[in-house]
Amino acid sequence: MEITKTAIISVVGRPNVGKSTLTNKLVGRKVAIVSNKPQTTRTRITGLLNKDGCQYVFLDTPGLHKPRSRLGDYMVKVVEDTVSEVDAAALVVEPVANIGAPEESLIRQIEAAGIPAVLVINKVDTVKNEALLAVIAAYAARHDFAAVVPVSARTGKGLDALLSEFEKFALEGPQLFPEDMVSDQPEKQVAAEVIREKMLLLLDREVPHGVAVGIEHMETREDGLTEIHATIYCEKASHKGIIIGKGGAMLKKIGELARRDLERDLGGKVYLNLWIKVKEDWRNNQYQMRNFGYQDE
Ligand SMILES: Nc1nc2c(ncn2[C@@H]2O[C@H](COP(=O)(O)OP(=O)(O)OP(=O)(O)O)[C@@H](O)[C@H]2O)c(=O)[nH]1
Ligand SMILES: [Mg+2]
Repeated sequence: MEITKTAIISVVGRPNVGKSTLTNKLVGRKVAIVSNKPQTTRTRITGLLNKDGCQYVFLDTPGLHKPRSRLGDYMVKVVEDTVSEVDAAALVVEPVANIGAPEESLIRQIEAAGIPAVLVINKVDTVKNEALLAVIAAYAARHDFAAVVPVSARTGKGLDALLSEFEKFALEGPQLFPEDMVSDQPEKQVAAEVIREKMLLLLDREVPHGVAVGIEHMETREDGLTEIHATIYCEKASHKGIIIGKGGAMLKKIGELARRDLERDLGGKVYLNLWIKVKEDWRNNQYQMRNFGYQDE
C-alpha cells in the first residue's frame, strides 16, 4: 500500500473513559493496557493504522486528573504536550450531559492550541440512543467541534464513521512510520506494561497505582524461548505482602496471566521471573521516576 498522507490525532479525556480501549480497537492490536481503574495509562503511547493510503498516528494519553504526586504532574504534562502537536484532537467523553472539570480543561487546551477537535462520545452500548441528544447538546453549546461521533470502543460501533472524520485532517507528506509497525513502544516497555495491567486487574485500592515495573533482562534464546526478569517496585512493605499474597499465590497469578499474554504477543514460550522491591514513595521521587521511564523527553 502506498502511503501518501498522515493524520496525527491525540486521544484525550478524563481517566477511565476508554481512550486506550479506543486506540487499541482503531489500531486493531493491543498497544495500550486497559483496566477498570482510573489512571491506567501513565505515558504517551503511539498506535498506528494504515488504511486507504493514509497513516493514522494515534497518541493515547493519560487521563487528565488533578495530580497528587510527581507522577501525576508528569502525566498531566504528557497530556498538555500532546494536545498541541497534532493535526486534531479526539476528546473522548462518557455519555453524560455534563461537562466536568477535565473536559473543560481539555477544551481550553484545544482552543489555545487552535486545533480542530472531534467529540467522541464513548460507551454508547451503556445508554439509550435518546440519551445522546442531551450529551451532544451540552458539548455543542460549549465548543464548535469539527464532528461529534457516538461510538462504542468495546463493540466497535461508530469507529468507521470516526475514522472518516479523522481522515479529513490528514495532510500529504512522507510516511512517518514503517507499514508493519503498530506502536513505537520498545519490547521491554510492552512487557512491563502487561505485568502492570495484571496488577491493576488483580489488586485493589492504592496498591496497583503505586506500582512500577522494571525489566532487568529480556532475551529471546535460539530455541525461541524468551527469558524475562522483571522487578515490581511498590511503595510500602505492606503492599509488598499484598502483591506476594498468601504463600505467594498472588504473585504467581500475576506472573501466569502476564506470561500468557506475552506468549501470545511474542508468538513463543516465555519464562517470566518476578521480583518485588519496596521503593518508598517513588511516585514523588524524580530520580526514581526517571528510572521507570516517566520522564520528559
Ligand atoms: N461498556 C463499555 N465499556 C468500555 C468501553 N470502552 C472502554 N470501556 C471500559 O472502560 C474502562 C476503562 O478503559 P480504558 O481504555 O483503560 O480507559 P482510559 O481512558 O484509557 O483510562 P486511563 O488510562 O486510566 O485514563 C475499562 O473497563 C474498559 O473495558 C465501551 O465502549 N463500552
Ligand atoms: Mg488509558
